[in-house]
Amino acid sequence: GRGVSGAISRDPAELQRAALVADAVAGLSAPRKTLPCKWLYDAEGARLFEAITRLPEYYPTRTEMRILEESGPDIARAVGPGAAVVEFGPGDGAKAVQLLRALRAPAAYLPVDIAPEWLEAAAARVRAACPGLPVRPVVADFTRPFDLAGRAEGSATHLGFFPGSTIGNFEAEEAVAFLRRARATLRPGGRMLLGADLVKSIPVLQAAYDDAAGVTAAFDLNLLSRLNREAGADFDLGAFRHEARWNAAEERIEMHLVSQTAQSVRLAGRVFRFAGGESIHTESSHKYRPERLRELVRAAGWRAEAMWTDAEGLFSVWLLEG
Ligand code: AVI
Repeated sequence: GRGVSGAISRDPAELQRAALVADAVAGLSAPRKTLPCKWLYDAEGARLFEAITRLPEYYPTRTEMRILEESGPDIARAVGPGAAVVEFGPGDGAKAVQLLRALRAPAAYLPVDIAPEWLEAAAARVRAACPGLPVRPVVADFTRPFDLAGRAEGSATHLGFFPGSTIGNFEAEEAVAFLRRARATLRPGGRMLLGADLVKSIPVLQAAYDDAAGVTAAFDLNLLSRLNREAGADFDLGAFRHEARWNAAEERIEMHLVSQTAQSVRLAGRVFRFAGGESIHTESSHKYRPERLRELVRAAGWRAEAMWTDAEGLFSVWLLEG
């Protein structure tokens, strides 16, 4: 926007709002309406996502924690001593604590996130749990190239940490591009611990993304509330319904907001028309077969060195090298 001086505003909140509006206009103008899933995470969305991770139906978070716990000694042996852990999107830092406690003599913890307030929460938790460990937050957008700018210990090798199957929210090309950039950031001799959700029975997936308490539905619909709040849209929240759809060809669960009637929505001075039953695709969560994940990491220049899973084979944690 323009301030009183007529200069283009560089206020980060204003730039963010402009990007949200631009993405919404582009996504809602497409023949198959879509909105980028990164916009699900405003303060309310982050709170709802935390609630999702504690739902009985949402198996990924607790299963990955259990793998880190049960295979911790094995992971520590494979990683070796003295690694500086670089976590991409640390959340509340709980998984980092689990990992850092298992590793032998970790050299430092470097959480990387675009939101300074989230970084602080993760840093505080790790400082409290791992006294004496150097903790150096890095404010950066890890979906773009960045470097660690001398934050790591001189001699330490970097261990990237990307848990939660957030990799699954990327399209395959984006996932490869992210992994390739991470490899450049972590160089030389860098490795990476990557969490990836596995292909499994459709009812289990369906329940995980459309829970009985309606928390995932609220998380999805919050995107429309956000557009009403921040983009001056007039979505009628009662006129859209959350749906979780398994896309068999792409092996991914998709979140959709389905218009319950024929209706028009105004946003940024435009009118967007919906047919009854037409949806906005708000997120994809890709599920991997081990073979497919191996190919994906190979395309990014990594090699899968080891893989750990839980007894039911729900989730996987990979050590990448190269
Ligand atoms: C953050 N990400 C890995 C979650 C997932 O499972 O794809 C986001 C989520 N969407 C609905 N529930 C959880």
